[in-house]
Amino acid sequence: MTTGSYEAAKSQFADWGVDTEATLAQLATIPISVHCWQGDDVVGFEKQTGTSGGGIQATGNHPGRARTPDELRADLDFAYAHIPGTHRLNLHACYMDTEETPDRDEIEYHHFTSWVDWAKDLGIGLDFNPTFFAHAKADDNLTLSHPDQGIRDFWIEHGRRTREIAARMGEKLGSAAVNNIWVPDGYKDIPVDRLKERLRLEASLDAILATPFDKSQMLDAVESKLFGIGVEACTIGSHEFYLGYAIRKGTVLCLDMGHFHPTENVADKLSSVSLSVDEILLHVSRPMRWDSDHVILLNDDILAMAQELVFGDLLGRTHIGLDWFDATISRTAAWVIGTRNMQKALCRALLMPQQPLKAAEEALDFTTRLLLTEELKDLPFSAVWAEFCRRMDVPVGAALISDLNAYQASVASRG
Ligand code: RNT
Ligand code: ZN
Repeated sequence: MTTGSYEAAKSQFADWGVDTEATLAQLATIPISVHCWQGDDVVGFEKQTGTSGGGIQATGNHPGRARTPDELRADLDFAYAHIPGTHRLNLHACYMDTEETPDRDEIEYHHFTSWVDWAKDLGIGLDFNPTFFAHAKADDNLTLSHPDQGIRDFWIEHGRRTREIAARMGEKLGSAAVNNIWVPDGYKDIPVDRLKERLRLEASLDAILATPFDKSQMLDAVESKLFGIGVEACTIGSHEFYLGYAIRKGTVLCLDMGHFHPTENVADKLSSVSLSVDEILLHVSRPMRWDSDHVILLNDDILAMAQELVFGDLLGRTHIGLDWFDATISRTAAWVIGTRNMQKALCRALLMPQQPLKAAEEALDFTTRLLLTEELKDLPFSAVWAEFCRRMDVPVGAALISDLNAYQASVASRG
């Protein structure tokens, strides 16, 4: 039984020519790839390594960090049960689940089968990432572009293996796994031969990507960055580097919202890059002064991102992934709040009457365009979102808060 407020909202949107039932149906088909690393502060489950490094850092010491794959899966089960719809898990290679101690160049599919079994039971897809940080061979903040051939070869082998593992995950789950390459490579201070480094990164990527895979099983993505802590002067894998690389090699291009200058509008990039690459991967995030990876809010940046995806008809070729890690609040709440915000932004974008907005713009009637964008902010989006949650059997408001608090209390005693 629908609620009165939903029925009222439905008719209000209908007045604008918007079908809320179509919105609800479409929203249910948009998977978000939830990042495993929010659950444990990007530590992972290798037996021999320590902190993340590579210029990325989770800050905070809130109780409840998942210490084992079972704890992380339990936390994810809880999070998914509070996020409407069916989603995906974005797994990093350092989250292997095994009693063995393979080095990064020795990882195999069987080190990840528990994740695949779990995903199959839940009915979700997996995405994957090689882990080029938190390792002795990455301590110089150079991996695929390292001057030492032996170090490059080590990381090339790691990258190759992740593609094989991702392809098997995709095959087993019947849904292509996006395997996203991000390397921390860069310099704290000003280099004198940027080209040499970039040539080495390109050659290493070519070696990793040499074997073709069926796109129904695995998709290669590459992720650029502007700078990281300790890598202030130069990032080898810059935006221009990877934009060109993705176009020339036909890979997916990953745009992380924290990987640009703080005043750049990352949403504005979607339409442009969509002309040159077939598919886009997003790392939706919230940088604050730097790539700080705060939990995303339902703010203008996220709304703009969702609106570009919807108005530009890009949902069919964009993989929506998330990338933040806040250790100062409940980690499960951080997943639930942020993922729901991405969905809320998509819900709002889908509910926007595109026709009158686009018509005003085409007619150069910028007054009407502005009037519309501002008047439309008063539409009852929240009633449609609440209806979506009701149909998907997940709580909103006070019930959501009480579930999140109860779960956090249940994990707070973890050491
Ligand atoms: C780092 C990149 C990268 C990582 C994850 C853990 O700046 O954003 O995507 O956050 O691989
Ligand atoms: Zn990222």
